[in-house]
Amino acid sequence: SSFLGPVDLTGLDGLFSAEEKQRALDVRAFVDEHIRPHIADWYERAIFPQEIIAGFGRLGVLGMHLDGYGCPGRSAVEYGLANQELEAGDSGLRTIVSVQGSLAMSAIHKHGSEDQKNEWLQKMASGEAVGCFGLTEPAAGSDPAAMTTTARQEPGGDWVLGGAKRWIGLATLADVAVIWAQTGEHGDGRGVRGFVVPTDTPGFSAEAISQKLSMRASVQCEIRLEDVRLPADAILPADSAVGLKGPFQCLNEARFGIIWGVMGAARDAFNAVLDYTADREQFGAPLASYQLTQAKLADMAVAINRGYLLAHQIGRVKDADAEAVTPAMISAGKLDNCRVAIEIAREAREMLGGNGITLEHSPLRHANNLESVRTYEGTDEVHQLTIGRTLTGIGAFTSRG
Ligand code: TGC
Repeated sequence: SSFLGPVDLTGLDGLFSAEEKQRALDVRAFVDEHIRPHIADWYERAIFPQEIIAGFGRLGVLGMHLDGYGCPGRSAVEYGLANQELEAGDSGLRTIVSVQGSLAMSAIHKHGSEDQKNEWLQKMASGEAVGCFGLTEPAAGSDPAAMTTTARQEPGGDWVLGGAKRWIGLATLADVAVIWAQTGEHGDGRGVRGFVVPTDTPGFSAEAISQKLSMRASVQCEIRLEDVRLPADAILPADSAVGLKGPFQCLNEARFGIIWGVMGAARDAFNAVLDYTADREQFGAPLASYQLTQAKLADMAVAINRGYLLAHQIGRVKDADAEAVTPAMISAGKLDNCRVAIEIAREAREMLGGNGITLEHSPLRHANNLESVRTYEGTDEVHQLTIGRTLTGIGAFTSRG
């Protein structure tokens, strides 16, 4: 039998080593013990269980695929498998791991100074310190080059940051924020630089966004930066972080995790409906005995297998040579696996009938969460246009080309 359960029609189990599968099963055991029994209640009451961050630290999934500085140093495939197990629990809790590890920690790991790495990474890997990543703004979502947050350097060397960020996971709980701002160095997106901002710096404030219909068990926030004064060495100094390619390299890591994560949500929705249709009788027979049910189950299972194969392919390429992972490759995985996962979660809800609208069953919760996952880290359109630019050589993001 496959570690992925009945959905594994194509020998997916054989693609992974015993060690990789064991790590995934360790994460699943954590999800079964610490997330599944509580998630409906957290989701209903919009509670983010803050103590889970330390649990994730002990589990070794924070900055899981980063090396050195107290980070676990696991492979991309192991990181991907961990994401799909976490997201089988809840996308909102998987996103915490992405924000901390793929965004905040990876920004410091890729672009930070030795001092910044030594100060933050070990504490963040253990969950002792929490990080967030401020790129998106109220008026700059798909187009981060339009950001208006500024960083001005004073003659003495200090930086002064001003502006606002929105949709920032973990910001109200964070000890440190990686904030991207226009320095005006080159004009357009090339003047964007990153700053490591301790959140107790005067002028930094964050407020959680309320009334969400998605990701209710996690926290996304608005950040305000009012004359936030930082020392000269708060900037991420690496050449790799000059311009928007700095944050975009971090988004690649988060998007990679999402390619895997959403297949976990899809698998969980599929399992829920497979069990339900076996038990639920209508017109004198289990729903599973009807051809229309089986046709839907078959299409869902085939789509999930395709999604895992795509995630696995990109994961193996990344482990063989991280440089070989192109933006178009990441976009192909993020685009397709998100839209497949949300279709499966919605179909599963429909197959549960009226019972599918409560939190007793996972599919509608997954579908609602996936509304966010499909939109953040690049909408369908951003990924289609990234692939379109690769295929044609013509950028079509704006009407100006
Ligand atoms: P463009 O001219 O394409 O690129 C600017 C520079 O960046 C380089 N680059 C990349 N580098 C690495 N990986 C990628 N995927 C890259 N894409 C582009 C590019 O080579 C160039 O480098 P250089 O050396 O020439 O300066 O930039 P553009 O402004 O035309 O952007 C195009 C577009 C639409 C693809 C990009 O803006 C985009 O991906 N938009 C979507 C933004 C997005 O995903 N936002 C989500 C942010 S996550 C967040 O803030 C909070 S959500 C998580 C949470 O906290 O809960």
